[in-house]
Amino acid sequence: MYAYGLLPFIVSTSAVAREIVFPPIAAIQASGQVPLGKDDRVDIVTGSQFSGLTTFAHLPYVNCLVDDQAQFTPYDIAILGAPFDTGVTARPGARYGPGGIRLGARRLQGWSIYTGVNVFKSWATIVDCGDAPLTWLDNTVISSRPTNTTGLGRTPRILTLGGDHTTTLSALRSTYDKWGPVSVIHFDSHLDTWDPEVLGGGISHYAGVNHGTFLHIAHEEGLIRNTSLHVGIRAPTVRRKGDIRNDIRCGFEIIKARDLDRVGINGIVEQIKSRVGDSKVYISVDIDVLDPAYAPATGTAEPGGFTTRELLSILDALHGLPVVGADVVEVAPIYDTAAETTTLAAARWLIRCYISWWKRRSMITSV
Ligand SMILES: [Mn+2]
Repeated sequence: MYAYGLLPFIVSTSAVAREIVFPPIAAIQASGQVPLGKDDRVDIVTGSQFSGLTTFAHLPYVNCLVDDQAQFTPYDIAILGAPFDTGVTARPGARYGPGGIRLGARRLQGWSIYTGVNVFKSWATIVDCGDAPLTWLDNTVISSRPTNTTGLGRTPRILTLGGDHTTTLSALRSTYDKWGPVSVIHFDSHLDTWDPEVLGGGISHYAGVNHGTFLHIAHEEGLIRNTSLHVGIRAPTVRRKGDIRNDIRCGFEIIKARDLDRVGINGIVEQIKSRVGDSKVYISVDIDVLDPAYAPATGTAEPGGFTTRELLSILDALHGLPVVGADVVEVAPIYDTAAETTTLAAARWLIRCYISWWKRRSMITSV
């Protein structure tokens, strides 16, 4: 009875239904995939954020660590992962940082609404070199392994994806080999100039090489200038006065997190620029410079930090500095939110670095 009663309705529906006409698949041709239209349209086929292997911002992959494969592929800027986290003093997990940051970089394309620059269409050839072959079992091995590539006749800039902050020591050794001592602009909630005798306990050389002592070691090795500075400091010191005295001795000035409330973005930028002067610069961003609300996925989170917008505004304003190397470190994706809060922020910061270099093409190509 029920089926019989429904039948007239089905019949009458069929009678008025229209055929759905699907458009031809315009973007696919026999010769391969091509953009949908002119350059000003979005390429939703080959430009998909989901296709291909996950390199940083879909940059081409070059195995920079094998001369045979790298020598015919010149590049200006290289992304290099440093999957290492045995130098941490709290939560581990930054060895997964490079992969996490690459996932956070899937949608990095286009022109900046603030600067008008599209770094992927600027002068620089940018590639992703994958991750460095590091051991995760010995802190002293990473610190003796150079991360730069030098066999191509010019010196590419390296953007390192950490890894814990110990990895910056090897990067500073590498930049020193090419450019001598650099000023370090160190965005962090912690000083990281702790004496290995204090943070490491003097137990062994191995214990003294960690993510809180690498800037002390860099100073002792003469890798950095005494025109360096920290930005965003707020973590407590271990010693009442000794840590600050040692920090000054290592060549650093301190901009505390709450200084932003007092002097604003412009005030901080002026202080940074006046401190480093004309010297060559290495920018190191420990993602814990951000407040844990904006970057929870890190090893030693400290409340009371910058917002993502504040950090990006400062970095944008640093364009024009002669940056010779940079990194973003201490990203431990396992602690991130499901919304990838931290890895998105880490990926954005790297774009800011490109802009700095883009403004200094003449300086870069002359060395
Ligand atoms: Mn740090």
